[in-house]
Formats: sequence, C-alpha cells, structure tokens
Amino acid sequence: MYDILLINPINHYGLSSNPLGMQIIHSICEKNGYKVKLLDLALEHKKEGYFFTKEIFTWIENKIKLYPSKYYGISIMNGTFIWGLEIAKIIKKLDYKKIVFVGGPQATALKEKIFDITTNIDYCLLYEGETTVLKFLNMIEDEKAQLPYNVIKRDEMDYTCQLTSENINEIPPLDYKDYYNVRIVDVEVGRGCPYSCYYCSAKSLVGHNIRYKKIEKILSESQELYDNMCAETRKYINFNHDNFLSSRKVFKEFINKKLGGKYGFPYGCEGRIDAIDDEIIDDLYKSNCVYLFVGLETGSERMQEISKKRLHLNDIKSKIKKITDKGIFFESNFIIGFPEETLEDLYQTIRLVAELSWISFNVRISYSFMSPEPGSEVFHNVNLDECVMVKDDHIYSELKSVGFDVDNMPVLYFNHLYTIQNLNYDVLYKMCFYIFSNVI
Ligand code: B12
Ligand code: SF4
Repeated sequence: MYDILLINPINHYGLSSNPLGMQIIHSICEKNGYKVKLLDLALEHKKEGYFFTKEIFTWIENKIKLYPSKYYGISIMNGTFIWGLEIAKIIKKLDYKKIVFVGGPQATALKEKIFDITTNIDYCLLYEGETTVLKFLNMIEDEKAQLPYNVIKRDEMDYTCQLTSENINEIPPLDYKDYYNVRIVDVEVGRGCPYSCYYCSAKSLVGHNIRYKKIEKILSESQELYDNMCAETRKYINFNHDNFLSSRKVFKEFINKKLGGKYGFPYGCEGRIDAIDDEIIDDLYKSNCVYLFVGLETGSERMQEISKKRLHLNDIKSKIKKITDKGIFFESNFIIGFPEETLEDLYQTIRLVAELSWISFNVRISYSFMSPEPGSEVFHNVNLDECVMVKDDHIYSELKSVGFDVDNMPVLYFNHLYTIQNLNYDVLYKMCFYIFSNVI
C-alpha cells in the first residue's frame, strides 16, 4: 500500500515530455518519508500504442488498481484536464472515501472553479507545489482543520492564496530512470518570465520573478542524465525554462562553464528572438545547442504591439538563417485569430510563415488558434459563450472516439479546442486552413 499515488494523465500530444512537476513532487514527498508511486499514464499510453478507443477508461482503471494508496494526487494542464477529471471519477468509483487532490498549471488557473465542474476532487493545490504539498499532507495526516496557504477544499470556499517563488536549488535529485529510453528528456533550468504577452498565463502561474538553477547543477544533472540515456535513441536534453536566454549574464556563465568542463551533451532551449544576436548564435553553436524554440506568434507589427509580445520583425529572417546555417534546428509557433486581428494582419503572418519555411529544412513552423487561456489577460476580456469549437482537429476526433460528448462540452473542459471569435473575419473559414497548411 502506498501513501500517495501521483498520476500524470494521458494527453493528446504524442511527443509529450517527462512530467517534471510530478517528478519533483515525487522526490520531495519521498525525501519526507512518504511511500510514493508516480504513475505516468502519458508514458504508458505512448508505449502501449497511443490508442483512443472506448476501452481507454478500463485501461486507466486497471493501471490505478495496481497501486492502492491512501491519497491520490493528479497533475493537470489545460490539455490534460478532461483526463484528470475522468481519473478522479475512476478513483472515487473504486472507493469514494479516498482523498483526491490536484495540482499543476490548470489547478492554479481555475482555482475554486474546479469544484463547479466536478465533485470527485477533494482538494486543489495552487501555484508551485514543493512546500504546499508537504503542508497539505501534514494537515491531512494530523487532521488539522486549518487549510494551509494555496490549498482549497471542496465545499469550503474560504481560502488564502499567493504567488510562490520556491528555491529551485533545494529540490532533491529527480528520478529519471523511466525516461532513459526517450529521445528527448526535459531538465528544469529555471522558472519565471519577465514579459506580459496578453495571451499567455505565465505571469499568473509563476510570476515575473525570473530564476535560474545554479549553472553547475544544470550542467551536472544534464550530463549525468544524458550519459544514462540509451545511446542508440537519445537525441538531446531539453532545457525547461520559458525564457532561458533572457539573462545574458546567466547565459554567458552557462557557456563559459559548459565549454570549460566535461559537458559535451547536446541541448535544446527556448528564448525570445530579440535576445538573440550573432554572439549568442555563436555561443549556442559552440556549446552544442541543437534545437531552439522561439515563439514569434504573428507576422503583423500591429498585432505584436497589441498582444504585448512586442517583437520587431525586421531582422528575424537573417537571424533564423544564421541559426540554421549553424545546423541548429529552429522551431516557432504562430497564433491565428487574435480578437483584434484583421485579414491584413493574418496575411502578414501567412507571408512571414512562407518566407521562414523556405529558409532551411531545419525550420519547423507550427500554428495554434487563439484560445481563451485561463490566467491570461485575454481570458479575462472574453465571453466564453462566444468562443467557437475547432472541430478540424485531431483532439476533437480523439475525444469523440473515446465517447466524450464533445459537441456539448463547456469551454473550460478543454479550452484548446476552442478559439475566440474574431469580428473582422471568420477564423474557421476553410481557406485559412488551406492557405496555412499549404504554406507550411
Ligand atoms: C514542457 C511543456 C509542455 C510539454 C508537455 C508537458 C508535460 N509533461 O505534460 C508539451 C510540449 C507536450 C506541452 C504541450 C502543451 N502546453 Co505546455 N508547457 C510546458 C512547459 C514549458 C513546462 C512544463 C514543466 O515541466 N514545467 C516545470 C515544472 C516544474 O512546473 P509544473 O509542471 O508547473 O509543476 C509545478 C506546479 O505546477 C506543481 N504541480 C504540478 N503538478 C502537480 C500535481 C500535484 C498533485 C501537485 C500537488 C502539484 C503539482 O508543482 C510543480 C513544482 O512546483 C510549461 C511552461 C512552464 N514553464 O511551466 C508549458 C505549459 C504547461 N503549457 C501550456 C500549454 C498552453 C500547452 C499546450 C496547450 C500548447 C498548445 N497550444 O498546444 C499543450 C497542451 C499539453 C497538455 N497535455 O496539456 C501552458 C498550460 C496552461 C494551463 N492552464 O494548463 C503552460 C503553463 C505554458 C503557459 N504559460 O501558457 N507543454
Ligand atoms: S509568451 Fe513567452 S515571453 Fe510572453 S509572457 Fe509567455 S513565456 Fe513570457
């Protein structure tokens, strides 16, 4: 019998990475004497063929039954929320007295709204989980009545919450064993983003306080993990930070120490294009960066300003050319359907995507519809009843094929299946789709 079963739900992104948040909670609980099992359903689902049939619910139930526990903790993101709800339902069906708690970005973004959606979740833990989970377990074990900060209980709407800023250097070592056969493994290198793009929830989830792990720690953890990964299949270590390149000083320290030590591992990272110049490109190349993700979001300077992304687009083509000429794979994402976007703005995006796609085979562009992201500025200004469902999407068919009543699903169940209505043009108009998919 385990004290805690931590569950990472299945998701609709076949290429999903290791669940760092859950690995951290696992390691912290274990260090504090709890017997814990991490059940990564996303990993198991991928291993067992990534199927979406009606049998999936029995499959989940059988997996959960393997690890009887006192408490069940589920991690939820917007794209896994619907599965988190089903998992909670299954646990309560097996034994309604079991305590079910959730944490993760979607828990923080929705807060007490979660209890309007389900009665199968008992507690919702907000923001970073390191300190909160221990206080929560302590409260349950000692049968205390007082809820700690950042814990909400169903049927008890009186709670206190605040943005946290954990010391990420104190997190005990993580267990990566289950991911040694995966091609790309995520390592956390820091948290926080100083920007305020209006479609993004980062500032309400982790705040503006940008933090980095000690460089020595990043390097030794990554190299050790890379050495342990299966040599035939491993590709690189992916640095998990919304904005790894935003501090030039930290990046320089990283470069100096990586080049000065025995840290040859290849890596990927994420940053803003305005933080990248010739010197940074050179450093990325020398330090064995093989993958770079940069969100560009729109080809319209006007929408750059309105969305508060505020990138200047004039020199990005030459930068991307220099990056890919060095052999670094470059990926970017664009958003279609900003509420204020006009057709002219959209055409500017399409034109830019076309130009970027021709720069090199080492460029990959993806796109997403403007979704009402809980915790973002856009979310606060949108009427959810006016959002429209994107049915031309693999997630729609996958949910339908397992038996969800997708057509009547409220927006909050899966906000990424919805897009915000745009009064200037019909976002879902097929031509947009075709133009885009043909260009890309
Ligand atoms: C890696 C990543 C992915 C990976 C997969 C992640 C995974 N393992 O499933 C991929 C590439 C597949 C992905 C896809 C998407 N992602 Co993403 N992704 C991230 C990213 C960059 C890092 C996640 C991470 O590991 N963080 C580090 C760990 C330490 O933080 P954490 O997971 O939040 O965990 C902490 C707490 O939340 C908490 N916690 C977490 N789980 C639990 C569980 C319990 C029980 C408890 C007590 C606490 C707890 O404790 C942890 C330690 O403090 C984040 C941004 C970010 N910086 O977090 C976005 C982020 C999570 N993604 C986001 C989005 C929007 C998406 C997509 C919808 C993008 C898209 N348009 O397609 C999809 C949806 C995927 C899905 N399955 O839901 C949003 C989620 C917003 C939300 N409300 O859920 C984020 C926050 C980015 C943002 N600011 O908008 N993503
Ligand atoms: S989109 Fe990127 S730069 Fe903008 S606030 Fe979110 S994490 Fe920061």
